Amino acid sequence: MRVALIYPDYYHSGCISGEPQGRVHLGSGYLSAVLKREGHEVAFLHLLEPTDRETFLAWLSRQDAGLVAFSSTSLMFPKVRSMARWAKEETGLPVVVGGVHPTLDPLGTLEEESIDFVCLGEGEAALLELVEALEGRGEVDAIPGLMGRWRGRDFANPARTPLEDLDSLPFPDRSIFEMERMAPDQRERITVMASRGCPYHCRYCSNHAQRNVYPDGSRYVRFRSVDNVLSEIEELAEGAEGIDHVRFDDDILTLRPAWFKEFVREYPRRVDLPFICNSRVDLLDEEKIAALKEAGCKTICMGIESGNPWLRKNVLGRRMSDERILDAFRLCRKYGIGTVSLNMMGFPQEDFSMVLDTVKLNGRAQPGITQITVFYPFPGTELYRDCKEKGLFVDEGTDTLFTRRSALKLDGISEEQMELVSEYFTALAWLYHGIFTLPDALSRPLERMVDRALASPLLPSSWKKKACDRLLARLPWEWYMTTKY
Ligand code: B12
Ligand code: SF4
Repeated sequence: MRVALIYPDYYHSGCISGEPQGRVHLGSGYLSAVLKREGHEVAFLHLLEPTDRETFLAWLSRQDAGLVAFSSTSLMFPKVRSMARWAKEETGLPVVVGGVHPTLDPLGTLEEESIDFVCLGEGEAALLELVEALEGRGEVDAIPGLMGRWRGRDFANPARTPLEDLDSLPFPDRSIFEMERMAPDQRERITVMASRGCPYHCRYCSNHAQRNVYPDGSRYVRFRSVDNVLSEIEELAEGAEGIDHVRFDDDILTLRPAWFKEFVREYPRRVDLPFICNSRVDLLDEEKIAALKEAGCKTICMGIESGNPWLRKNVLGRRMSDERILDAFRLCRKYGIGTVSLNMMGFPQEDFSMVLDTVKLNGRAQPGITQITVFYPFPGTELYRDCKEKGLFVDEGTDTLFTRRSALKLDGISEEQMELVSEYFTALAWLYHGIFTLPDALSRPLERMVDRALASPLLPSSWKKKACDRLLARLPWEWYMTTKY
């Protein structure tokens, strides 16, 4: 069978960095590889900008597909819903949706009547079995991990146990990605994942919710063998032009000590490219950072998320001290590893002074790149439940992430404050950094003065922006975009 696999990979509000959008999505790559290995065909629509009904249906009608399959995160779902409707109305083909969103909100996804099936969790086996059952080899409504409607009846099968041996999967199919149409950094990198899952319980992150979907959540976190990962990179690096680094998309590459030890030993023996990875500050000590540097790590992305210790612990569920955070960034600097800090604002119970705590902690940590987005509660997470219970939603279901607006009713932060911090986050972090280098007697009153000026509703927003523009113009180059990620 030929499967039309669709992945909407753009944001309403433009790209994170203003570059063309579109990135390698390994989830689609794995699904395609497994289907092709079993002799099926895949027509991949990697949407890098909005489409309309006519264009979408013209593409679909050319594919001669037997199944329309969408991959969806929560922010993508409104786009997927529209396309699913168009596909159903026009072709009547069966429609399946997989990915994080249907995994966490299967019933909400199935409320859209044009969607016949949703896949819970990992989709390689379920999608293959669905294709085969639609061809008459198997029962659609008996497929583990699939829910939906079949021959007029609703059915719901629990998620299947996560695949234990990730090495048994083929390498992701990269032939489906048109690199020349995608974000420029994609042409310079090899994107890989060595693991699946994360054992932590940050209350805003979908990992705890995804883990709970599986019958045995204890098997949720898995690593491929180091040899399998490096073989994939070697295969991709051989003869490739213009590639200058490897990007590990894993949630935490440094999670498992024994795996990590083997990885940092073998990587430089087999791969001659620097790499970028994600980690947690509390999983990085001096020994690990030194080993990462030695292995070729050039950048580490780490979540600070909030600079307010109370909010971080009680609302976000992240048990790590300011000192631990600062230490990780300091050690990366010491060993010459670039850093990216990931931050959010607009949490329930957060006020503007807490937002400023995030700015200040970034000022102290001095990351190579700072990123801040407005918090969006994803279905299935504990923070989503909190927001629902407290009636905080005003704008559920929209792509608010890079628009600097919030989906929530926030009493402690105004829209103007959110916009100011989003726009000038790095410049403000640099300002506080400068203040903190002064002697205490000067630094304390100056800090309070800046806090008050930024928070004051009496000072017009245009003045604050003008002052921040001046700051931005003086920002030393090493405070922005000196790190690639
Ligand atoms: C790489 C990545 C990105 C890249 C995007 C690359 C791209 N082209 O999409 C970048 C950096 C741009 C990015 C941005 C963001 N991301 Co992101 N990202 C990821 C990451 C790390 C890897 C994705 C991946 O390839 N996974 C590996 C594959 C194997 O898993 P998978 O994609 O889920 O696919 C499997 C199953 O879901 C299922 N499946 C998927 N599709 C389909 C389709 C069918 C038909 C079937 C049957 C099955 C199926 O089968 C697949 C194979 O097993 C994930 C975390 C993660 N570990 O997955 C977060 C993740 C997807 N991102 C997330 C978030 C929150 C964001 C941001 C909002 C972050 C921010 N604050 O800026 C933005 C906006 C994204 C958006 N528009 O939705 C969340 C999404 C939560 C949610 N409920 O939607 C995740 C899950 C992280 C997390 N733990 O919370 N991200
Ligand atoms: S450590 Fe990162 S990936 Fe893991 S649960 Fe927390 S936010 Fe999610």
